Amino acid sequence: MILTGEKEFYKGIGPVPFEGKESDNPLAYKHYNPEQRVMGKSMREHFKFAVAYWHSFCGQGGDPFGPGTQQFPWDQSSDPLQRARDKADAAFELITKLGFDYFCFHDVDLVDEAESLLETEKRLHHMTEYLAEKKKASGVKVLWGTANCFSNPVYMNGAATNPDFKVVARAGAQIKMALDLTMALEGENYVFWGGREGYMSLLNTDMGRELDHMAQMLTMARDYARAQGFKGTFFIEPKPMEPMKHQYDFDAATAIGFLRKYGLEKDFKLNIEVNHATLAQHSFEHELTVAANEGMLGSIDANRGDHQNGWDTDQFPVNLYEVTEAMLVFLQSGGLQGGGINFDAKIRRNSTDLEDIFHAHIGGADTFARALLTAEKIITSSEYSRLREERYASFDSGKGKDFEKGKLGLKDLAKIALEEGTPHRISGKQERYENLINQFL
Ligand code: XLS
Ligand code: NI
Ligand code: NI
Repeated sequence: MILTGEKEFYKGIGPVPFEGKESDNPLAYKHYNPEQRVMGKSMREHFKFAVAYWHSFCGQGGDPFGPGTQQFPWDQSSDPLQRARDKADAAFELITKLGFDYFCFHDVDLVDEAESLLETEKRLHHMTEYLAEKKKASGVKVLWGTANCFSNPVYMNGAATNPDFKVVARAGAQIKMALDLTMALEGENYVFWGGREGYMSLLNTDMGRELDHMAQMLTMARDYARAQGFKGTFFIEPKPMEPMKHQYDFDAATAIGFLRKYGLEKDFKLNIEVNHATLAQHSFEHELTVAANEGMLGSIDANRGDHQNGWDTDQFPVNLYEVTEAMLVFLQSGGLQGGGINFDAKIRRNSTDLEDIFHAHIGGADTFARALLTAEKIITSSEYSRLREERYASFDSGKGKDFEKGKLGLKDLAKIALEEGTPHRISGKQERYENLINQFL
């Protein structure tokens, strides 16, 4: 059901229909057919697509060289609460017209931050009631909430990892507030992205102590939320750098090691973002695989980077080859644990029409849908799975199996190697695998 507020913001745009790949209607899905079943689940259930509040309704296209270019009609009132309500109206209108079921937010995306934390909390309280009603009327849900502990200048030296305890306490207060807000809106998960949890210079930084503090904060947040009855999953969103020179949740492997060290691995999983993976010199599918191997593939922030430059450009996903490789991991690991696909992406600075945000999300959803269908075909009707299994067949019986079972020692290996002589070369067949994606697209 489409939910418009008093004013309709995206005038002239109705609900986005699925019209199939022959359609040339730019405001229709060509591949994302929510009810279509793929390997036992509908696309809607596989993806749980979410709109990111910050990019779609707050960010106005500003960059380090100039102010925002996008003028939002919901941003007109001089009263911050009225502005926030208009913004919420726009958000529910966009989400329901797209036919999505979810959104994600930071606390201060919902309403402008006030001078004091207390005043911000009052404003958020007001917005919680407003949003709860809109949720009820539309059926739209919260995939995850989070606290923005990186924009306010008070966090310039970090939040939970700040060397000043007063700032750490302030971050704790803000995280508590964001947790309360997420729970009040029945959020299914809660995210920690360590925006400024890292360092600009190691010369002035006690890294070990800061990491202990970060773990302490996560432990306190978990204990608080669980005591309030929160059943959802906490996600760490790894990113190697930006805004800090180095961020502690560098990549999936680093975050998993950290969670295990501090005994947080039962409550926390990972939220993998495409452009963060590439910033860490990994591929998206690499990060997904690392998380999936540990049973920690919780959620995805969908976007893409730019091959010519090295920052978090947060563009909408369009790369079918990249996303198909990701969907192979996704399907083979049984999908996401609790999370969904959040479009953590923004339209370009010179995309200034209100309808551009529709084109962006339609393109993103279609890219994931087409990639999912391609991955399904590769898995179910190509030689892909058999080829991969055969590559490891030498461990399925005999001495190879004994090795896997831990029945051999290094001396045994040496004896086997001497008996067997120099192994034959077995081709890795990379090009044959690579061609499968094009074949099934
Ligand atoms: C920034 C992050 C951020 C998180 C939420 O790079 O992607 O948007 O997803 O704080
Ligand atoms: Ni993100
Ligand atoms: Ni990001």
